[in-house]
Amino acid sequence: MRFFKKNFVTSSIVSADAIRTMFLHELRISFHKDVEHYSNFFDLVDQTNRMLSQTKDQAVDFDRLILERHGAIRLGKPEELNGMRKLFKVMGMYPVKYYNLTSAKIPAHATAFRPITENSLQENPFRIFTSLLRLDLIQDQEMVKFIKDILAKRTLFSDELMTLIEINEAQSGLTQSQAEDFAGEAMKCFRWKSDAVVSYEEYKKLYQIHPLIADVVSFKNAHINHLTPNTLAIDDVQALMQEKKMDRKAVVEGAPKRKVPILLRQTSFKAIEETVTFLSSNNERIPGTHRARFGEVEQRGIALTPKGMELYNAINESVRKKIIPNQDGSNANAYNEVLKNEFAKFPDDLNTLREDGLIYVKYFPTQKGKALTIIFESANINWLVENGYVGFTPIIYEDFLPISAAGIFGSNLNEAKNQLLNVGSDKDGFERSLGSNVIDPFELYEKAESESIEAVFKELKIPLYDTISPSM
Ligand code: OOG
Ligand code: NI
Repeated sequence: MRFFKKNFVTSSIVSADAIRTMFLHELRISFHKDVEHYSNFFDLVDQTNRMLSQTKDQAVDFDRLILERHGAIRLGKPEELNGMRKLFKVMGMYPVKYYNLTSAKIPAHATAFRPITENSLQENPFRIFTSLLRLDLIQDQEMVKFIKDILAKRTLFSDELMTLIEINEAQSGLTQSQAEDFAGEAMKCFRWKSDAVVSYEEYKKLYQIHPLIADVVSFKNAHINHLTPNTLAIDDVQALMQEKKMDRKAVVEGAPKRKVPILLRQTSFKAIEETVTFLSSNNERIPGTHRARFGEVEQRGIALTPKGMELYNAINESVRKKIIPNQDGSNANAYNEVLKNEFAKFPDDLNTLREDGLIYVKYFPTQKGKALTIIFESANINWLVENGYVGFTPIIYEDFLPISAAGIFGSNLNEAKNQLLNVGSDKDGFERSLGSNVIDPFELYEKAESESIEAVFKELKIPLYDTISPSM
C-alpha cells in the first residue's frame, strides 16, 4: 500500500492522535502475524466480548471495543529512554508515573507513555509501558562493562526517524505522508529481531543475573514484548483460557470481581518459546530459544484517589500476608477467596465510593439542575448531588498497577536470581535519563474532576462553592 501513499499527500497536518492510531495499526498487524499464539488468544477474547454483549441490546462496535489498550518495551540505556520520549511525543504520548520495580527484585524502573487529555484518551487510549534497565544494581562490574559495551554499539532510531521527529517539532505536527513514513520508521524500533548479538554463553551469563537483562541486552531492538486487548469479561477469558489449556497466569491480577470495578484487572498467557540464533566464534549462527513475547488482556475500572489507593494497597498487603498465589494455580481458589474477603473492606457502591473520597468522578448538571430557576448563592457539590441537581460519572483509570507490573515481569521471565544489589527507587535518575519529569497521574484525574465541578457551578450560575470536592 505504501506505493500509493503519494496520491494521498496533503499538506495539512494530521493530529498526534491520528498518528498514534496509525502506529498502533502497524504494530498490531506485525504482532498478530509474528505471534500466532497471540492471534488465537485475541480471537478468544473477541469471542468472549461478543458472547457477553449478546445479553445487552445495544449496538456495540466490537472491533473498537477489543482494540489493544497497551503494550510494553524494555530499554537498555538512558539515550534510548530519552529518544523514546521524543518519539512518543509525536503520537501524543507523554510519560506518566514512575514505577519502581526493584521492590519485586527486577533491575529496572519504568514509566508509561500515554495520552493525557480527555479527547485523546477517548480517541485512542493506547499506552506503552516502558522500562529501563538499572545497571547500578548489578554487582559484577565486569558484567556491567560487558553490557555497557554492547549497548553502546546499538542505535534504536534510524536517521529518517530522527529527521521526522525534528520535522514534527518544527512544523508542530506531520502531514499525512510524513505521518505514514513516521509510523513505518517507528515500527522498526519495536520489531522482533531473532539474531542475538551475543553468544549462547554470554546470553546464559546475562540470564543468570536476571532474565530481563538477557532479554534487553542480547537483542538489537526494543521489541514489543506483549500487547493487551480490552475485554468486558476478564473472568470469562480466564476460564476459557483454562478450558483451552493455555499456559496462563494462575490468577487474575488486581481487585476481585466487584459490582463497581476499580483500577485495572488483567491476565495473560505466558511468554512463548521462540527460535533465535546466537553468535559463535567462527561467525556462524547457532540456533537456540528465548522467551519474551506474550499476550495479555485487561479490563479497566475507576481511578482511585490517593486515599483510595492507600486502602487498595493496604488490602493487598493483608492479602499477601495470608496467601501468595502459586504459579501452577494450585492455590488459586484459596487465593480468590482471601482476595474477595479482604476486599469486602473496600466499599462497592458508586455513591459511597464518591462520598468517601476513594474515587475520581466527573460531575454534570441533571435535567432537574438545568431546570433550576432559583440561583443558589453558594452550594456544596454533595448537597447538589443528594438533591438531584447534579449527577456524576466515574473517571476511568488510565495507568498501570505497580504490583501487577512486577507480577507480569515475574511470571514471564522465570525466577530472579539473587545477584542484585538491594537499593531503593531512583526517580531522579530516571527523569535525568528521560530528559523530563514524569507526570503525576493523580494531578490529571484531579484536574478532570475539579474542572467538571467548576463547569457545573458555572452552568448552574452558582458563584461560590464551599467544599471543592469530596475526594480532596
Ligand atoms: C511490562 C510489564 C508491565 C503490565 O501490564 O503491568 C505491564 C513488561 O513485562 O515488560 O505491561
Ligand atoms: Ni501489560
